[in-house]
Amino acid sequence: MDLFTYYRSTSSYRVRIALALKGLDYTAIPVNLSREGGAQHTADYKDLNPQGRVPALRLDDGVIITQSLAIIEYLEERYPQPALLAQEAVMRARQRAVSALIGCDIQPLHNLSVLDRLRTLGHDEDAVLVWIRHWIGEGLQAVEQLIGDHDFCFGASPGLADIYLLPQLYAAHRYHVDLTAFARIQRVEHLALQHPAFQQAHPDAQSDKPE
Ligand SMILES: N[C@@H](CCC(=O)N[C@@H](CS)C(=O)NCC(=O)O)C(=O)O
Repeated sequence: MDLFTYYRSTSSYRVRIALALKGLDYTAIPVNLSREGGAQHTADYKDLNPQGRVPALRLDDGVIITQSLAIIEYLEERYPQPALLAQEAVMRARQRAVSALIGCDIQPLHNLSVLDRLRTLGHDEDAVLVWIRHWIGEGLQAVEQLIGDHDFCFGASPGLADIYLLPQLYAAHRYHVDLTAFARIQRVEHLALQHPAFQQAHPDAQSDKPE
């Protein structure tokens, strides 16, 4: 499998965690999203993913899957162990709710092209930062209420919600969002950062991270 990825893309980071938790081999193909790079806008990449975003997963038979959730759900169905979703339906719904909160209600609001649109509309960097911090802070405040009191978000082993939370926390640190009020979130982060799969998937461990 080939994963089209960018080291600090939170959506790519989710998929890297899922691949690492399931112990799956893949080749990382970097797509440079930086201002100088802009590789997501090239015709070649848009042939793979018409949306011009990462991640995209290319299977060995050439099939392309886009959208981190679709990729992670595909991996879960194709390689069920270790499971990223709980056995019990309500618990699965809770895992999906936290994941959707992050993936639908936080990350899209600080995605590169959305921020660039704010800049085009005349907002300066201070205003853009206030915007980013507002949405990450408000979203994580809700996540703090929704996750459990022990170990990872919903139990002893990492699952879908942890796969979404850790990349979102990476972005929170990048934009200096204050996390001190979020004790549960900090507990999960501490635990996950010691886990080999999360370490392997971390932006700092990616070959396309600039020196
Ligand atoms: N909903 C998509 C979001 C993908 C996404 O927004 N990717 C960002 C990086 S995290 C991207 O490629 N941005 C490039 C751009 O906006 O030009 C997913 O979960 O895969």
